[in-house]
Amino acid sequence: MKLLQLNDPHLSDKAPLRRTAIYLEEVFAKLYEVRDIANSLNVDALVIPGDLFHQKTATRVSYFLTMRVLKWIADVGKPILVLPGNHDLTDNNLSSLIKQPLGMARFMSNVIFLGPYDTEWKGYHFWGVPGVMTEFTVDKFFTKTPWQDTIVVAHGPIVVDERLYPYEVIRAKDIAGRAFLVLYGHVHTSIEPVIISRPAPFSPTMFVNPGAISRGTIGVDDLKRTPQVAIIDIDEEQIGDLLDVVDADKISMGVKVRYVPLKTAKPVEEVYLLEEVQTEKEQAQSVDEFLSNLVEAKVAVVSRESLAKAIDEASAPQDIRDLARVVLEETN
Ligand SMILES: [Mn+2]
Repeated sequence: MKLLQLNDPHLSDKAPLRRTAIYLEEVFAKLYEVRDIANSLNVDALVIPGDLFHQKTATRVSYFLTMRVLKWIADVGKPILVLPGNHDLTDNNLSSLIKQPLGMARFMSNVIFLGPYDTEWKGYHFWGVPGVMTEFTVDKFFTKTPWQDTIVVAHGPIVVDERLYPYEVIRAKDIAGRAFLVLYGHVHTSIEPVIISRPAPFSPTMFVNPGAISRGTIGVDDLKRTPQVAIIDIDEEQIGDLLDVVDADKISMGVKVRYVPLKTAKPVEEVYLLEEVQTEKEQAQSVDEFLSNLVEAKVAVVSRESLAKAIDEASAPQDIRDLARVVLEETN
């Protein structure tokens, strides 16, 4: 089986802050390039681990944009396995999907929605971790399907390193071992495909994140990285043979991953308002400090609304509070 993984398109009628007006057209150009790659490499399906749309509120997405996305889905033709990301939902709530622009994709015959349940497709069991689910544990969701047939598609904040983060994350090592493959997004910076093992009786798990195909507002990384997609080649027989082998080199013979850079991605001068990016870099540090103070203050952050309220009440200069609110709205 061959999959194409396409992360975080963040489609939006309005260009994100500090992006030039070509934003939407650039993302669609990349989406059509992805379709062409899918056809030329003859993949079986596309996998989108969330944030197809950028605006979390349905009324902020035009009918025109929603219809254009449905048209792209039809033009792709191949099966598309879609997981809702936090930007595809209102308040990170999966039950909002039915009324969201992404929810309209259920009328397309080639779309298969993934979620915290077992989706069987082509002999594999796909489990989805939608939105930002830091309470996610492997035991909650998928203890029943066999490792060699199980693929997790996740949006939530998975990290493969050991660093400390000022927000809750899902550690790769905590969820490794139940599935041979974890395809994830949300974090817009790519990682090299990495195999992470837990001690027996668990088997190793390969984690893949090619990075967002869109370049949004926040990350300084966005200036350096090339938008790309992942081609994942799964050799069913080799995987089956490797059940008891806990050897990174050997499992990589069963799953081959390569990243394909997108040629339609424009140079940074054309996509960013670079003068504003410079100002942002200078302000970023104080915003970081401000936000981590909020976290340390143990504000009961249960929703965007309560965080927005906490920002309003915080004792920081007005311009920092304004920027923090923008960050809250734009951040992934
Ligand atoms: Mn996201």
